[in-house]
Amino acid sequence: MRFLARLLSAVIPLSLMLVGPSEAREWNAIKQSGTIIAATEGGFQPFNYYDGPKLTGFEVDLAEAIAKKLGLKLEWRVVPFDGQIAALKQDRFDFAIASHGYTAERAKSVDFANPHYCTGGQIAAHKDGPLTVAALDGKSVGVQLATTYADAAKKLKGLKAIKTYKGDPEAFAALRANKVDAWISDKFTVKATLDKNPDAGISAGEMVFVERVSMILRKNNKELAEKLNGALAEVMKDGTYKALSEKYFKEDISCR
Ligand code: LYS
Repeated sequence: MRFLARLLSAVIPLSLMLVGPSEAREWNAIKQSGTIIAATEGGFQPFNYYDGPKLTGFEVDLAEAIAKKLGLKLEWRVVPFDGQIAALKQDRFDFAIASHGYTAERAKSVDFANPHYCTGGQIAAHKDGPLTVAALDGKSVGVQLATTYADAAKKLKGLKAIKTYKGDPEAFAALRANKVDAWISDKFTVKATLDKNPDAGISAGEMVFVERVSMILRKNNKELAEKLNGALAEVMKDGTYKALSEKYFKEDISCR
């Protein structure tokens, strides 16, 4: 009996630690704590990425501005993109700002805030490679796992293969190394990547689809959704959004 009690007292706290604390909280709990917890990927330039040890990017700065409007400190969780929706459903953070495009499939399990930018998926390939949808016939495409680029690739007819990668840096590296004929990613990420790698001999090609990108949060967390949308509207109105957009893209990328 005593052995069993000792065993249980050793095992229970350990299992609680493994599960981790519940952190997708109601607005009142967030406000009381003074800190909001946001997740991002940290591998998607120029939206959320590392500059040396520093997490930065348009979405990182935008979330900081939103938290400031809400009078809260912001704490980051860096989570792989393909695990974020599951982690949100497990209450590991309050919201994610990681370039989630709206899809009906995702909307079954999480809520979307109002869009913070509009964009689209674009083909990139070697200069003499398949730069249009038509030219992709019989070719292989590299995409990041669990993204709308992967969804778009699945809809293309006649592809030889779709190869999935953990992140866009890996998909781009595969294209550079000729492991795939083309890469589909966000048009701004393609531009930032090509600007940083001018000698790679890779060009941006045709757009494949367009999408609206939003923060995601736990389903039916209504007051938090209102607060995030309200703060986003405020930073859009007071010029903060425009300044950040100009800084990273030299244009205003809001949905208009
Ligand atoms: N916008 C794409 C999507 O919604 C990609 C987001 C993040 C990619 N690192 O799936």
